[in-house]
Amino acid sequence: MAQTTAYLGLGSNIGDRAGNLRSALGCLAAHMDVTTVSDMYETEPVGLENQESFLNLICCVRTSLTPGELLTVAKEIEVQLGRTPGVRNGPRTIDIDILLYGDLCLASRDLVIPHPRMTERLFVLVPLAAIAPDVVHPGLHATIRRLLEDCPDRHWVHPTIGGDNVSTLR
Ligand code: PH2
Ligand code: MG
Ligand code: MG
Repeated sequence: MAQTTAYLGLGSNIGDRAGNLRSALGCLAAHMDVTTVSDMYETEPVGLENQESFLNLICCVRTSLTPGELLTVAKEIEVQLGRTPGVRNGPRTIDIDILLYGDLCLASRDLVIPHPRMTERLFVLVPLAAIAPDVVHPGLHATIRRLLEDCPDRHWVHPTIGGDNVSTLR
């Protein structure tokens, strides 16, 4: 069956954040081929300030799921790992967002691809540029490397080692 390369953004800022990200990757791998996983990055919360910092990563997958099916799988894994409904941009055990799905541009009621805020967020562009700098955003016709260079976001994003912040090890 035809497969599509997609990029997913994962984030967690409740509980065992690195464990939550690893569990989510394991769950995703039961449904699709997870081909590349970025490092984890400790990141400043965007959109709602008074909450714990996040761990974020990006993974590249090969999938025969449709975008709608991929969204359903992502939402099921979020619930399975203990995510409960909360405020917009607020704390979450695990968040799995579809960033890119091949060259597809799609805007339906419950799913917009490419992710409409990915170009404004260093916590997405830094790990994405680390694994896919030459991938082209199908709506903007710009590489991820270029989108990162042009990104005005100034929230901090720090690489980590095994889920521990590098700066806390120094
Ligand atoms: N996700 C959000 C809102 N703000 N901030 C960081 N640093 N990382 C996230 O994953 C994140 C966020 C909405 O999904
Ligand atoms: Mg999100
Ligand atoms: Mg989400």
